[in-house]
Amino acid sequence: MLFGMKGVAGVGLLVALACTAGAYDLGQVDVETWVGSGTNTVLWVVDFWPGDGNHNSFAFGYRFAAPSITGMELLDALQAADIGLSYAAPDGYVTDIWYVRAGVTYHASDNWPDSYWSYWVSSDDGENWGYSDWGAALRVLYDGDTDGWLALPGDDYTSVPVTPLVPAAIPGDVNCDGQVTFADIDPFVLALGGESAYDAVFPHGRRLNADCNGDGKVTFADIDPFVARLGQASVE
Ligand SMILES: [Ca+2]
Ligand SMILES: [Ca+2]
Repeated sequence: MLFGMKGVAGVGLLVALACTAGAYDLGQVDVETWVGSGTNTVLWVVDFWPGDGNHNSFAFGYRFAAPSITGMELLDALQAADIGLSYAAPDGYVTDIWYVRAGVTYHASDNWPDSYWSYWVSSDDGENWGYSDWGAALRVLYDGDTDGWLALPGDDYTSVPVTPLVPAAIPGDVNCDGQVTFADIDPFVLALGGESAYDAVFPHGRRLNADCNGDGKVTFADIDPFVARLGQASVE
């Protein structure tokens, strides 16, 4: 049995729910890093925790010269690029994926039936996903295709991989959820502590959103303007 057929009962529903609103282009995807060389490009998205927004999903770009590659060759190429990614696939089925980034280790293991690494495909840069009909060794990617891996609980028939997007520039929205609320207070304090501390907690954040006086830096001088924006937001 090919990996990816375990959740076959939910396939139709999963595909039906795989559509999201609002088109974006590749430039808006928050790509961790590009590796490889060549004029053909594919995107690879890994989502370690369904339902948790963008904070545990990551996108990677791969360039290649061959006409096509398989999903397993893509995994091998990313692992070989020494960018903190690794995976295990005993018997050809992906059971573990790790990503070490900014001192944080992201990891989910296959623990069927509680969870398993589900395999997804996309032809629009990870905006809309379909459950892969093929195992990674037989899936063929061409220029412009996207592969996705999602740690999916066995009873979850609705989640799809979340493709991380570059956050909007909104002064005061330090947790980058699109609005300025009290939930931004702790992230603001974190941002004051420096880029590395902030980046470890918000890998898809925009620390400069803590720059509330518009001088291009995040300093104590942003505290009063930040509080003022919070006050505006709370009465709106
Ligand atoms: Ca916010
Ligand atoms: Ca500032």
